[in-house]
Parts: sequence; structure tokens; C-alpha cells
Amino acid sequence: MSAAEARAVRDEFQRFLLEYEFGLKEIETKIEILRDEFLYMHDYNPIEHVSSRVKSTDSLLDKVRRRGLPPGLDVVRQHITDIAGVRITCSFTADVYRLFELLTQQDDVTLLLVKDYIAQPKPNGYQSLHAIVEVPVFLSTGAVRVPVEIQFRTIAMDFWASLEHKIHYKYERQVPEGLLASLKDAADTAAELDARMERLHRALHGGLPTSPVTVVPVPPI
Ligand code: 0O2
Repeated sequence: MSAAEARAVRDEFQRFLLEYEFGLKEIETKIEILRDEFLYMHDYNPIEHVSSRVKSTDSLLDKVRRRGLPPGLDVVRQHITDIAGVRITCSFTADVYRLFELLTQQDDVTLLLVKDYIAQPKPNGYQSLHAIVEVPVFLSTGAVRVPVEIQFRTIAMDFWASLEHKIHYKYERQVPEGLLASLKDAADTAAELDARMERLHRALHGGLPTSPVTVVPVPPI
């Protein structure tokens, strides 16, 4: 490939990722508005922390390889739905479902897929509520719909997931059995802590703004 061709491929890839940056901004703004409104109107902040990222090129190519997908941006666009990702860490499990409902029910947000790993934790103990949504982004050339993965979790779930991620990275996914069992045990303790903290919070404030909603999983597209 000539230098000019390589530059053209790089430019095309950067343009491709830019749409996902814009999609993230749309979702981040929605979260910011909800957080501000909660603070001013209800004197309550259900959101502890928000982080976001566009998947790195290496990690994206790695995922494409792992899934055995053919090269090409159209294929990536169609099959990889977590190129843009936002993680919302909430105080309590009820807040997780409340935030999920408030975001995914907005008129310009299309809910494509829900994975409720809180109702059904992964065998290793991982808990979080995942939603793939699509938001419109208005470019000079017209509107494009951009998929964004939103992960909703509590502080305890986040603490566990971040340690588990580090352990997996350190052992290159070959984690010793004993450590896996300890991790599962720690996940159960984290879930118990979440339940206890929420009971205490309710006792103190006489209930959170609303009770959790029932999430009906949407089949994959
Ligand atoms: P990163 O760096 O966080 O983006 P796949 O993505 O292929 O594994 P799927 O079905 O697309 O599978 O994704 P799923 O189950 O919705 O989970 C994807 C993301 O959720 C992961 O992204 C993690 O962020 C998080 N996650 C899922 N399971 C676990 C787990 O067992 N432990 C931890 N710590 N995180 C988990 P990435 O792309 O792996 O990484």
C-alpha cells in the first residue's frame, strides 16, 4: 500500500470513529441534564460517576479478529455495537433501573438490546445492566444513527468489575481456580452490600424517588 493510500485509509477510519465520538456526546449531554435536573428538582443525585470512551483501534481490531469478521468498515459498523461506550455508576440498584428507564424512554433514543446482568449475573459474578441504544447525530451531510453501549452499575459492582478486569489482564485470562472462586465470593458480598446499603438509605429517606422498573429484554437485532 502506498503512503497516500495508507493516509486515505487512516483518514477514513478517523472519520468513522468521529461519528461515535458525537454519539457519545449526545448521550453524555442527556446524562448531564438528568443529573442537574435531579439535583435542582429533587435535591438528590442518583449518579456517582460517569465515564466514557470510544474503543481504541487495537481493541476494535482485536474484537473483529476474535469474532472472525471480514475486514471493512461497513461490517464493523453492523456487528460491533460497543465502539462508543458510556458507564454510569449509581449509588443504589434502584437508581440503576431508574436511570435506565429515564434515558431509554427518551423520544430520540432507540433501545436495541438490553442485557440485565443484575437480574442474571454472569457465572463469574459480574453484575451490571447493559443497554445498546441508538441516537441520531446531525452532520452537515445529514443525520446518522449511532449505536452507544451504556453500562449501568452501582459503586460496589464497579469496584468488583474493575478489580476483576485487572486480575484477568494480569493473568492473561488464565486466572487460577482459587482466585476465580474468591472473586465469585466477593461478587456475592458486593451484591449483599448493595442490598444492605439500599435498605439503610430507604430507612433514612423513606424510600428512593421511585422503585426499580421491570426490564423486558429486547431480542438482538
Ligand atoms: P471494555 O474495555 O470495557 O470495552 P464481548 O464484548 O465480545 O465480550 P458482548 O456480548 O458484546 O461480548 O458484551 P457484553 O457481555 O455486553 O459485555 C461487554 C462489556 O461489558 C465488556 O467490554 C466489559 O466492559 C463489560 N463486561 C462484561 N463481562 C464482564 C466481566 O466478566 N468482567 C468485567 N470486568 N467486565 C465485563 P470489553 O469490550 O470486554 O472491554
